[in-house]
Formats: sequence, structure tokens, C-alpha cells
Amino acid sequence: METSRIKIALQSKGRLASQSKDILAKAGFKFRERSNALTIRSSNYPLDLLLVRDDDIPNLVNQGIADLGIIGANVLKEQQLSKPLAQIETIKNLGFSKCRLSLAVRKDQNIRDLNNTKIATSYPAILNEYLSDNNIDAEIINIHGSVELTPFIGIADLIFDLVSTGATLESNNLKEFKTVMSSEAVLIGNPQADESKTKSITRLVSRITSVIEADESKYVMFNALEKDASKLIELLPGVESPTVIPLADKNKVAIHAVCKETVFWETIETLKENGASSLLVLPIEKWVS
Ligand code: PRT
Ligand code: ZN
Repeated sequence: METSRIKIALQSKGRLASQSKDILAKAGFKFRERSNALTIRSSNYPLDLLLVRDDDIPNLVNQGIADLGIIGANVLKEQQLSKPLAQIETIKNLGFSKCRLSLAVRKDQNIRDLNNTKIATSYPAILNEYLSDNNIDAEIINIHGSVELTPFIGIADLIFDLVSTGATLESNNLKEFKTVMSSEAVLIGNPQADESKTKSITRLVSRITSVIEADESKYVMFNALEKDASKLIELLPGVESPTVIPLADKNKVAIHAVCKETVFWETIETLKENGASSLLVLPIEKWVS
């Protein structure tokens, strides 16, 4: 690989893998998939994918072996707290692989005070930071895998683990006690990247930004009585300057707007209740601001 090509480290298999590749594909970067390949070359951009275990991504970026990486904020923070990773900057939250790091306890136990408890986790550094920030004196039991079992075999009183839907806690008779950190996939970079690459890195980041903004945004159109227009516009989420178009029926207007926040069903129902008709919500493919 020549040095002016940029390298992005992605998880090869696992929860981040497919969405990391998807976001690059949506941003227009083409790759020919080869099974079991460790590197994949883009056919339309000076970009190579390095496919690795997620835990290796912060180090690869820190050392400049990869210029960019996509990693869960939880793994990044755990590693940043436990070893020096000075050369890493978080460029962008990517909005997928959302989860949270939470303390959980057996359903049949009522714990009010964390002092003098034992907490099992594979995120000891984040837990340690939380305990010391809150002056809690608890023992951290560092464990990899099957954390959920530890309160039932006498190893720990609580667990500190990733939760997404909560189904795993539920099926293990555990209940969430407190959320300590929210996490999602983040794009990270090395600010010391070679100057010959900065232009293509900037373009890549701005294309990814466009994809994220477009994903969150919707084009909303509806008709309404002119007298209701300003009230309805206020109900639209994240709208800057909507277009109001007169209709053949003099009392009516069509309103077209780009909503920069998620348009929930509740919003659509409220618009309807307040006089909007012929509502259309369309996806936006690209957003360049
Ligand atoms: O092999 P490699 O080291 O690359 O992968 P890995 O096994 O370390 O990681 P992987 O693929 O399991 O997770 C990668 C990242 O996905 C995590 O670091 C998080 O940032 C993110 N993520 C999002 C999750 C979850 N959601 C998640 N639900 N990671 C793990 N889980 C697990 C959690 O540990 C628990 O066992 O799913 C279970 C809980 O899920 P619910 O839905 O039942 O609550
Ligand atoms: Zn891992």
C-alpha cells in the first residue's frame, strides 16, 4: 500500500462490522468484498480498510498505522483511561451501535448503597473512574465473559456491563441499577496524519458527515389552511426556513420543510390533529450544508 492512501481500521466481525462498512458504502466508497481478507482496497478512492478486532483499533490509530478507525466509545474510553493514547481524537459520533454501560443487580436484591460491594466487569477503568468520582468504596472484580453469572455464584454483588435492549439482564434475572455511560460507534483519527493524506481524510469525513445528517433528516410536505401555517411550522422538529407555497384554493398553502431531527409518528399525528393534510415524509439521500 502506498503511503498517500488512507487507511481506516474497522472491526472485522462483530456488532460494529457491518454498519461500519455500510456507512462507508453510503458515503460513496466502493469496495470489492473478499471473504477473510484482512485489507480491502477501495476502487474509487485512495482508501484501504484494515479489518481487525475492535480492541486493536485505538492502538492502530494511535501509532499511525491506521489514519482513521471506527470503534465503540466504550472501548475507546476504557483504553484511554488505562493506557496513554495521546494521538487519538474523536472526530464524529456515528449514531449506530448505541448501548450503555450500566450497573445491574439481582432482581431479588435491594441494594441502596454501593459502598463495600463487589462489582464484576470487563470495564474496570470506567468503573473505577465512576467509583472515585462518587467517593464510593467498592471492590472491582475484573472478569472477561459471563459477567451476568457472577452475582449468582458468589463472586460479585453487582455487575457493570453493556446493555442495549435489556433482554440479557432480564433473562439472567438482573435489573438495571444505574446507567454510567452512554455509548455509540465513533470515528477516530490521528491528528498527526501525513500531510499528503489530509485532503482525502477531510473529504472522507465530510462525506460521512453528510450521510449521518441525511439519515437523521427528512423532507416533510403537507397542505394546510394558511391561518394554521405558522402554528404547524412550530411543531416541526429542527426546521430552519420552510417553504410555504400558495395553492389554487386561496385559503390553503403547501408547506415543504427539511426536518433535521427524527420525525416521530407522534409528530405526524400532532400535525394532523392541528390541521395538516396530505402529509408526505421523504428520506433524504445526501445532505451537504
Ligand atoms: O471480536 P471483537 O473483539 O472484535 O469483538 P467483541 O466481541 O469485543 O465486540 P462485539 O462485537 O460484541 O461489540 C462491539 C461493540 O458493539 C461494543 O464495544 C459496543 O460498543 C457495541 N454494542 C452495542 C454492544 C451491544 N450493543 C451489546 N448489546 N456490545 C455488546 N453487547 C452485549 C452486552 O455485552 C451484553 O452481553 O449484548 C448483551 C446485552 O444486549 P441486550 O440487547 O440484551 O441488552
Ligand atoms: Zn473486542
